[in-house]
Amino acid sequence: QQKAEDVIKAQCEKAPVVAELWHGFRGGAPRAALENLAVEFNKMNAGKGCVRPISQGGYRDLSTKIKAAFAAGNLPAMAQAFENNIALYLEANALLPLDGKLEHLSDLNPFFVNAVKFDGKLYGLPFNKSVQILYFNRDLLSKHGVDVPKTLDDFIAAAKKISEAEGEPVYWFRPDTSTYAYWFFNMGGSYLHDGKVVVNSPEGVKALETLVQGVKDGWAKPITSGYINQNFGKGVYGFSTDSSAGYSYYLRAAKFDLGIATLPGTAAHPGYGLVQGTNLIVFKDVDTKQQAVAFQFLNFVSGPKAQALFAAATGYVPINLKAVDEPVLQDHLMENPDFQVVIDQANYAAFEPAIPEWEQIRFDILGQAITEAVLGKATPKEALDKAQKQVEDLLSGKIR
Ligand code: FGO
Repeated sequence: QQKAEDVIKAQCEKAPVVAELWHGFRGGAPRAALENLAVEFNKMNAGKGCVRPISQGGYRDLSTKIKAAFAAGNLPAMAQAFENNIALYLEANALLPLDGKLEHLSDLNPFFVNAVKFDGKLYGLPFNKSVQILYFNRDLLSKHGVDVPKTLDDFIAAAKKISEAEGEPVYWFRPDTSTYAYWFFNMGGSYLHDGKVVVNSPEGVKALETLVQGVKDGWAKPITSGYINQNFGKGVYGFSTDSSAGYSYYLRAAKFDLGIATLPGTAAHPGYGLVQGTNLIVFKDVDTKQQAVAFQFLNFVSGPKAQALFAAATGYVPINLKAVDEPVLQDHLMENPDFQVVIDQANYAAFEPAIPEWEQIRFDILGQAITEAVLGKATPKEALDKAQKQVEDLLSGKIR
């Protein structure tokens, strides 16, 4: 069987119009599922135009390359973008509004659609949107007679109990802004206070202290290199709070019975998970023929069938609310009832701020502070106070 990438190359060589789609998938199921959608679209659209997905590395490489393309004038027709990336690209007036162009709009999950509206206009198609979920080692929980935790307190107690018995920490986490967001949101934190970005709120300090204390108390293990699924086998894994888009990777890497559940929250409802993954955007400054192909592609990938296939293959949330009625997703749910968790968790999810500077803040400022505190180089309060100062300097234009 030919590689999807080669099939696409051949399809595009014959096409009168080629619309590039720059993305941040390095490989695995997400990239394969995207390429499969492009192959299908290009077949349907043969003789008219084709879409060529091009991997730009990871998500941050992607936004770096897009910013460079603004200057170089070689933008693709389409790209993936986080909500904050959209806010940044809008400062350069680089995006085409999608209002009136999306035929499935009324079937799309409004929670994700609202997040790509800026000044009342729609600038993205939610495409590969994920939510954090609880991953766990079912074998290990059974061994210790521990139930899947429902509340934050249950969660910490379960992690402590199993870690003590095993003699090593079983809650694995990447000391980054994504993991931190889970604890922060569920301790009542929010980043925006009267329009001001606040990263050193009492809830923020408490969330970071919980992780730091978890490491000291021996129930939480920072994973400082690679994804959690890439570290399986290096110690006893019990739990993680991670993107649903990791599901295919986790399943493939786990040598144990992998379970997923909605996040621990309160007795009344699941915890809130961070929304990640991206939207598809269309650039303004490209050939209108390419833009026309791009709009057709957006309509193809947001249809119920395409969303059902994409979600089942990856663990991304089906964005089209009718996807669950599709036979592919029905069959997938019969074979793997756990997938319902992803759909349920999408009702308990929260975004980071969609401000142009957020990507820089989440990685270079807040992410740094979280790593420093977890590695014991600063106390949580010191690290977050320093981060707050950096955020203020950045937003007031003192640093870039
Ligand atoms: C990733 C990143 C952002 C922003 C969040 C932002 C930029 C986070 C987090 C930093 O599509 P998601 O849910 O999941 C990714 C998907 C495709 O690569 O699969 C996940 N994956 C991949 C390989 C693997 O072995 N295991 C695995 O789980 C992968 O995480 O996006 C989540 C991870 C991060 O990239 O380190 O979104 N993120 N907000 N990135 N640039 N800007 O504002």
